Amino acid sequence: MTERFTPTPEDKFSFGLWTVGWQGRDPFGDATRAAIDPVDSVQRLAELGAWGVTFHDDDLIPLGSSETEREAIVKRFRQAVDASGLVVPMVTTNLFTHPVFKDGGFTANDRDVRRYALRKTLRNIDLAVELGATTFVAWGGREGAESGAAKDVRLALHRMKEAFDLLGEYVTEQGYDLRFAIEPKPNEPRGDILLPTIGHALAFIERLERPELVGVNPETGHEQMAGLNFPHGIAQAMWAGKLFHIDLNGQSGIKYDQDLRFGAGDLRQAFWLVDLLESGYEGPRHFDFKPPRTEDYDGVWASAAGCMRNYLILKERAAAFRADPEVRAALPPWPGGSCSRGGSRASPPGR
Ligand code: XLS
Ligand code: MN
Ligand code: MN
Repeated sequence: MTERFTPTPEDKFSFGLWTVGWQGRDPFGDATRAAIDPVDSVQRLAELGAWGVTFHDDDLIPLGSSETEREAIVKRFRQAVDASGLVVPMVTTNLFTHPVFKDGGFTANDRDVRRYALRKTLRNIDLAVELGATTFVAWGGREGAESGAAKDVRLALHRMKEAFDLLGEYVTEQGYDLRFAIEPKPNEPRGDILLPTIGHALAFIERLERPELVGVNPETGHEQMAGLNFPHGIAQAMWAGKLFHIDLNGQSGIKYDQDLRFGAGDLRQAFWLVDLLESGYEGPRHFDFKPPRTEDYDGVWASAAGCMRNYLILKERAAAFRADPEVRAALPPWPGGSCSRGGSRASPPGR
């Protein structure tokens, strides 16, 4: 690896435990790799030059753990994180794996499930804050349906609003420095998922009691699954001041959620995305990818390193593009000044 593409913590690269820890299970095949101890992942990610590590509650603490087990797991993880120099910028809740969530969490038709989903999330918020996270991601993977009559969408959105209003009230009452980031996805694992795109999520957020606490966590591949231009969606989220977090990966067009390493799939969109992010987004560059199930452990770490390397290569290319005299002469200067091109709430041309 050449030195100029070697990541450092200043690059703010982060990875979910579930990414490098993915065992290769898919709807048609069993695991191809054994589980990785989260503490090993923390150490390896730090060695590779990452800055942060993120997780779903269940990635770290197996569901059904006793109080004592939970405390021991969290303590050991915390020690590993501190020793590695990594930070925990974001935490999220698993409201999709356990069969109880087969019809969703916040929008499940069963009231007991909705209450349990909220309880699980509130508990995880406490843990997130304890570990220093300032962003809490909410991907509603099971909030959807396969058949037309299975879910009353207006009622489901009402319930989703109630959930986010309650969560917002909770963090406000507790005085937590924590904001929520909704992650849109059009489908998979449900036939249709609620809040399928960045635009749907942005419109939903404006209806909440505390919209200032809620933004989006768009994922590259998810918008591309809907055939949308990802950099355009990200630009709108930035323009609205709502890009609280981002999941970077790769996707080849409209198909299942591939979660390829960043830069794979649509390289052009990846270039314009990096160009855009470098113009005004200061949050984590979080990779939500899956090392191919054909890879062994060396391949897991090589593909994680590949995500960061590809980002850095594109960052260099984007800077070269912007510095090119012909490009500078051809493009009008951004009206908000050099540092706010694409930044949050930058004024549109002509104002
Ligand atoms: C799945 C999502 C998921 C979220 C976190 O498609 O990308 O991994 O990022 O729950
Ligand atoms: Mn994905
Ligand atoms: Mn994601």
